[in-house]
Amino acid sequence: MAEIRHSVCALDCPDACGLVLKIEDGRATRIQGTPGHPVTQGFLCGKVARYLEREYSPNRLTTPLRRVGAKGEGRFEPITWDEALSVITERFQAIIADHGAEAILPYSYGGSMGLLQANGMDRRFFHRLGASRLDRTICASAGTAGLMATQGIRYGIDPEAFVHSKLIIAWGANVLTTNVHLWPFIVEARRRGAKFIVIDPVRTKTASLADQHIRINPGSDLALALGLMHLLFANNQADEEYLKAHASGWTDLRETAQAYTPEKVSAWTGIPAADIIELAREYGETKPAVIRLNYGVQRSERGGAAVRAVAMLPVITGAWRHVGGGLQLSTSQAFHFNRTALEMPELQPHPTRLVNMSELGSALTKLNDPPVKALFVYCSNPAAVVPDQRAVLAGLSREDLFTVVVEQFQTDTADYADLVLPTTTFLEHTDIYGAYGHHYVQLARPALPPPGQARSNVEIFRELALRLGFDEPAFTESEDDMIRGILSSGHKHLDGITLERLDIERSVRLNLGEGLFRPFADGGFGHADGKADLRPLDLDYVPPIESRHGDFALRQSFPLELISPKNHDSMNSTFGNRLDVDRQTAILHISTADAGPRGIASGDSVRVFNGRASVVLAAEVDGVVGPGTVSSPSLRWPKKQPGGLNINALVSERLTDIGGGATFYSCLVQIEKCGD
Ligand SMILES: Nc1nc2c(c(=O)[nH]1)N[C@H]1C(S)=C(S)[C@@H](COP(=O)(O)OP(=O)(O)OC[C@H]3O[C@@H](n4cnc5c(=O)[nH]c(N)nc54)[C@H](O)[C@@H]3O)O[C@H]1N2
Ligand SMILES: Nc1nc2c(c(=O)[nH]1)N[C@H]1C(S)=C(S)[C@@H](COP(=O)(O)OP(=O)(O)OC[C@H]3O[C@@H](n4cnc5c(=O)[nH]c(N)nc54)[C@H](O)[C@@H]3O)O[C@H]1N2
Ligand code: SF4
Ligand SMILES: [Mo]
Repeated sequence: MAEIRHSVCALDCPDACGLVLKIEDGRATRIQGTPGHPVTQGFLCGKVARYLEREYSPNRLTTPLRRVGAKGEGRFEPITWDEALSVITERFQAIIADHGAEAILPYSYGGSMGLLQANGMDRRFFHRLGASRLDRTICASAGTAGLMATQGIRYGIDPEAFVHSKLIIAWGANVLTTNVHLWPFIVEARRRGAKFIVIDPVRTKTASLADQHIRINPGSDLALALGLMHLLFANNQADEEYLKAHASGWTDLRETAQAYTPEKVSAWTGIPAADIIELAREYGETKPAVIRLNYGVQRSERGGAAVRAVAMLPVITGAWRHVGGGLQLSTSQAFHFNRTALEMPELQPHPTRLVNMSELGSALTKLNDPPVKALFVYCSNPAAVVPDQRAVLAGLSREDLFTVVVEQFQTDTADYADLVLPTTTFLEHTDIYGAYGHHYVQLARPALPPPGQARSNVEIFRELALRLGFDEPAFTESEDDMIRGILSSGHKHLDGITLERLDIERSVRLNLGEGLFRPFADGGFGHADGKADLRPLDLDYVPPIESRHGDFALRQSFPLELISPKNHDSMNSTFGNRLDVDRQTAILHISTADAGPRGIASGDSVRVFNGRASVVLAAEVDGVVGPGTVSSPSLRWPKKQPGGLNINALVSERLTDIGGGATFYSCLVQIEKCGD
């Protein structure tokens, strides 16, 4: 008899889909999106439609492993959990005795969006241990800082509201690839007459299906936003009533923006002046108008300021007033979970050292007082995803570094571990989920048994805490108690949302009032004065150092801007073990203008290099990028790449202007055809 079980997709994706599994003879035989879920709408993206392949892969890790080969070589032998946990306990105690607990560094990011697995027992454990804390900057921190600077709170409109829009601008947002559940709402809006514009250096799947693709030079969005402001004010399309009531600093901004004439902005962005004028006219005229801003814009040197400026646009036009107007970057803060109850920062013996995860290479090779002597990795694959990969790998190779990796698969990072611990997938453990692209809280109970001896992060950290003698109640709390804590913030958005209710309904909409969420229709921004902050401080456009208008000497040697946006069929490095994904992430898109003079044709091997490294990829000479830009869908497993380095060996450790983020999309390179 077939049985139906429910779950939630835990991948790092704004859509946070509800899932339905069909179970036959104890095995899942089908995975589907939850029908009737207002955002999932019964369908899944291609990668998770194939998730059962991963779930039941013969390559899943099923027992703890101890390294027997050299670091990075990938030779291991099975050991018992008891041995593995004893080794960790002893090594941690010795490191603490010799160097202090801050010599231990946890390292985690987006493997799971589940609050228990990714922000729960792990945080409590490392806080109590007194370990260094990790500043989780690798994905969104510049955009977060930019959005906060303008709005004072990270609210955005509902995906369901997009159907009411008449103009939708996907700005650095590859909707079809990274946010596919927004797509049906865009399709419906267009059926009702909306225009859909994409602003992206790459002709993505989304851009190729848009009414208009505006190709922008990487890292120049701040200039475009300022140029649009200039025109909106000059054409009297600013909503002065809204600005007077709900914004501060806008008269100074109006003055600053005057310098950004269409001609000047055109030179920086590569967008014809006439198109800039037309875009401003349409954005100023059309109501409701919404901007779907995603994180592509903020992975560059001025990315924080760019997000700040883009977030000012719907304030200037008063687009927030209308249903279907405003902006969506992230909806995450609307959940108002009780993070303190979950993470328990008060368990720290003193405020401990904060280490920026985007600078892992430096942390492992340069940091002192104390040096990092133990690295504990879970929910992340730093050997593949972090900038300045050669420094990261040099650090991971250190004989005196004790590395533990909790994984589902034998990643590059796992190859460098002293101990590898097998862990569960989201289908196998309990967790609670918010979202960054919608407003539904969801609960998932284990739908499938873990393979072999795999254990969840929560179980692993609970056991380690016991072994280290931590006797606070924090470490014996059940998963259900942790969830009750998360829901206990007392914020009105969570009123009436209980564990019991989630167990029955599985997905519950936040209490956002009647109808669609209109966060700033009547002002109410997150700053103390309730206003949006439009002061133009530090807002002037300066091109990124690593860009076509950047450092002169650098661009003489390395004249092409490399970006490495998300691959359609993968999730960062998560599906890097798949052959089809491996092929897709081995590609470099090159324009005809750049390929021709170098004698490069599609299918050729090209060497992509700069002062940091050299990587060989397969050329695709097509219209995907414009002259001066090359693009490689990310992210390949480095060990699949000849030379053992992926694209992140080319990326610098330089941080964004605000938020301490990584600058993956500010990277200058040169390319040449490989010799026969
Ligand atoms: N299929 C798939 N889905 C994913 C992921 C994945 O790896 N694969 N990753 C997940 C994660 S971790 C995240 S954070 C989200 C990210 O979701 P997105 O932010 O949508 O993804 P990105 O590909 O980083 O960037 C979006 C677009 O910005 C463009 N871009 C790059 N530089 C610039 C620029 O300077 N200006 C402008 N205007 N555009 C620019 C890129 O070409 C890309 O098309 O996606 C999530 N979903
Ligand atoms: N060049 C370039 N580099 C990038 C990006 C880019 O666009 N270009 N994007 C950046 C961005 S936006 C992000 S978010 C980062 C992502 O970087 P990471 O967060 O490291 O993401 P993944 O590569 O998906 O690796 C997640 C790992 O967690 C494991 N995992 C999954 N679930 C669990 C679990 O429950 N427990 C444990 N212990 N492990 C689990 C998976 O098997 C997988 O190996 O990469 C960044 N790096
Ligand atoms: S990755 Fe995103 S779109 Fe795909 S199933 Fe998960 S939440 Fe849904
Ligand atoms: Mo991300």
